Amino acid sequence: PALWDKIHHYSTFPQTGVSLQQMVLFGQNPSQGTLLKASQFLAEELPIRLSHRVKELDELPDGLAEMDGVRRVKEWYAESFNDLVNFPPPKLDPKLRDALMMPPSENQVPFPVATPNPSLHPHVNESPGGMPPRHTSSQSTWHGQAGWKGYGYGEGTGTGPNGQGYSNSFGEGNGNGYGMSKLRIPIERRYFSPPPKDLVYPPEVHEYNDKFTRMIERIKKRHDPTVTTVAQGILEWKKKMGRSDMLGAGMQSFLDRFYMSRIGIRFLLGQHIALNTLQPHEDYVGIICTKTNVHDVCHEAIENARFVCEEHYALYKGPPIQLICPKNLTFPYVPGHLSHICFELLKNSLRAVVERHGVENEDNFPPVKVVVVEGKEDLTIKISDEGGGIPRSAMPQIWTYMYTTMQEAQDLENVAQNDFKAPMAGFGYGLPLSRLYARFFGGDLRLISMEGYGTDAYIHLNKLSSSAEPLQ
Ligand code: W6P
Repeated sequence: PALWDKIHHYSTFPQTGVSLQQMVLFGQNPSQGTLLKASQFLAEELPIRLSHRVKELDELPDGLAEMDGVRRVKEWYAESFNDLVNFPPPKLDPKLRDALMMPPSENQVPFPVATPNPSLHPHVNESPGGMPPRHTSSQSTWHGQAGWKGYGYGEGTGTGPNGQGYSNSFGEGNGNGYGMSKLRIPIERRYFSPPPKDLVYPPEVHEYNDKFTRMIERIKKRHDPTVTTVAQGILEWKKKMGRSDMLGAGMQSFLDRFYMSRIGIRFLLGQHIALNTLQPHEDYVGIICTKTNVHDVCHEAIENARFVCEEHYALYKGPPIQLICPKNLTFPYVPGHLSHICFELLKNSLRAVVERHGVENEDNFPPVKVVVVEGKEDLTIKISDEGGGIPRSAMPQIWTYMYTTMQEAQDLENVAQNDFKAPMAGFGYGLPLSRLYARFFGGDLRLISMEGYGTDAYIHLNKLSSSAEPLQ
């Protein structure tokens, strides 16, 4: 129907990745105008991202798309897409709108600025001065007003997913035969630089930001159960197909893409909600802590991992964990992402140590060692255990989503049915998801194992975080 056509249309536009650095520079001391621009960016970017996911979920092979869990998740994506594209744009005074570099709202056209994907619209790029790749957002637009005026508005072509570009003093239609006028300002330039400081905002701006944020909160909540619901769908499919083996490489890369996209979307949602609802804090921009203290995050993850380990194995004391980390080492990051990764890896190490040495040797567990070092580019956290290691042949399985034993599959069903269990065992998604979190801001996660001795996990984090999200 109409919704499906719209989803299809939006899915022909490429997603725009953002970097941590962009988010920090943009969201510092946000004015109502900054928050409005942030809303406008999401109003355009989220439907594009959601439409890509709906299409991918719909095109899953071998009847997987028809599994109940997969269908439900797809419906959530379509529902959120629908909420976003039908959200009424703000009615702004043309002067204010132009100062904010925003499209007019009269014609109910959301914000037609996305660049058509050249591979899907080969004829669109024929005009002179092709659009620079959207992910290479120039940092020069990030430093205050310097890049604001006199920018090269005349380059590139672009139009929105709704097929109605707008023309204003910034650009004009280029008549490339696509049947719509072209907006010449790439999305990054329109939304990622803070507005001029002296603007005065009418009350409608605040009202719009408020309503939009409430919708974003609803959407974020709607998608909370996505990971377990997709996992249920896959489990259901495996039962039907009578398979208990690993998923194929195609499925693996679909899930990597899908969950990476989810991390990105939820980062944008969480950031927006935080900017709009939390009191300003000098070390935070939204959910980004500009001075994330690695020692503190590791220390907390250690306490939590030991606690669940002790609960799970009914130990008086779990294996000791030594932390070697400068106490004052800080960098900009989302603390929640870092603690998630550390907690997950520490649990694996503790489990390996306890199972290798036996609960009866509680007093003689070899310690797990956490070493944090800051280099020029990277900040690396190494977590070493003497848990006996992993055979090299089993390494590929470590990163798969369905490397679950039947017991764990049962646990997964329990988790999905809200039957809470100590999270020690996890359900086979911990490591691949942790690697996605590490990669999200340009880092990585690697495991090196000495079979018969133990495992070293390396969390590499990009200190600068100037690279955009890895989309597609
Ligand atoms: C193991 C297996 C594993 C996975 C991830 C992190 C640490 C460890 N240790 O034995």
